[in-house]
Amino acid sequence: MRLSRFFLPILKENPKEAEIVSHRLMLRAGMIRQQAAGIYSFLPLGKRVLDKVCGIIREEQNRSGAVELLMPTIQSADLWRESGRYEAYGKEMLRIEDRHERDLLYGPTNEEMITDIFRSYVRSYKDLPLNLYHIQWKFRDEVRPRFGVMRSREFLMKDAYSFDVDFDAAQTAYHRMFVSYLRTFARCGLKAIPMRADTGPIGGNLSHEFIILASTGESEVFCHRDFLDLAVPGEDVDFADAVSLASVVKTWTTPYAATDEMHDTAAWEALPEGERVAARGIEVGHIFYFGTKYSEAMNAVVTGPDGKDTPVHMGSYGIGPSRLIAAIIEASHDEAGIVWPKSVAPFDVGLINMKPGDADCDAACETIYRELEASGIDVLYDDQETRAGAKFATMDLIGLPMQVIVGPRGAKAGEAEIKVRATGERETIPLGSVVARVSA
Ligand code: 5CA
Repeated sequence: MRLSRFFLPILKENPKEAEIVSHRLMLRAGMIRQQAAGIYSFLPLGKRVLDKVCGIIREEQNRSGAVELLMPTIQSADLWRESGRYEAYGKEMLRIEDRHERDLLYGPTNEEMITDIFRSYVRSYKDLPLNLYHIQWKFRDEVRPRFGVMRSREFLMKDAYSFDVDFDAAQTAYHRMFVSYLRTFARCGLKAIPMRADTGPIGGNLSHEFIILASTGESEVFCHRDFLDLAVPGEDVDFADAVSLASVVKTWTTPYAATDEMHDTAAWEALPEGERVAARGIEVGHIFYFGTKYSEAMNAVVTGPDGKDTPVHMGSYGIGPSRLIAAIIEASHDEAGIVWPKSVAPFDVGLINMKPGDADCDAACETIYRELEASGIDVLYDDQETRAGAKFATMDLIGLPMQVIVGPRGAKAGEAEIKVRATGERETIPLGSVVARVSA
């Protein structure tokens, strides 16, 4: 992509409304634009990161055996009347009336709709386990939307819903998602800590939040230092092996970890002081087991092995990809801007032509640009006639993992400079080695 053809509305000034660094950097880097309180457009740079994050989520959901579908954003109030949540959900729900005076709502979550889909098609325990997920916009009329896409009113959510014949099978489904979440957040370059959590309006009694430690986090959290060094399962993890899944979950739930709502002061104070981490945290994922809460209310039953009908056991599992982007920035930035982990970077590399119009610079950059694209590397080519300082500042701000800098003197001598964004390391290499160096 040539910068001259891209749409990257960089802000020079710090936006006054942004209270935390991720919000400030997302606005400055031209990733998002607020359209109304807590409602954002994702501009091209932001959209690229969102796609990368959703790609990782999707791969890990699919690996765990979950199956993707897509439900609508608008739901019928009748479904929510069946579960009793239409009234209970309160003011966070955006209620809508259509031209026929039918009550609709903009979905804040999808337990009711997925239960309706399930009950319409599945009859037997033989069709279980089943886990269906989608990645779809949600709306919650938060009292205080703030921090940009971190706590917005309209936000993207990956929500998965599991269906099982009994508690044991449902617990394995919960473990599958638990392990899948560990892998998903690690692949996004984050250390996420599962913490026992409150279930709120979703219901049920088993729940974990996945928390990223960050000083700007909204919740107060408490955990054992051991979490900082626990190994995340590799891609060879066997999602069909209930015993090994349970053992991973045990490892990740044995040390103390709780959000402030679930905090047990006595257990916490029993830990040696040097092993306690009291911090603030960002909730990037939340998983729930709520048994038959919805299936009983909505008559979602399967015939069990004994030939009798039994309400299906369910869980739901959420990740907020839009919030996740903000959390990644909170965890990975410096004074100059964002420092993207490679896996979610909007482009792999930035190519800077220091002097467009200079024959040597143009020739060298065009060749590198072509070759990088041909080898499947996503490159943002700054071909614009702007000051050197502005070029560097923009590249640092948008945080691509690597920069290739071509100036007139270097181009004449057949050389380019490589800069690694995270470390600031620089090296000069022959033009002919750039593609190999960038792909390494
Ligand atoms: N139905 C369940 C699980 S699918 C559910 O709705 N869970 S939730 O309420 O915890 O939301 C799931 C995830 O969505 C959260 O962990 C968070 O990452 C994201 N999320 C929730 N509210 C917001 C918000 N206002 N802005 C951005 N992301 C949000």
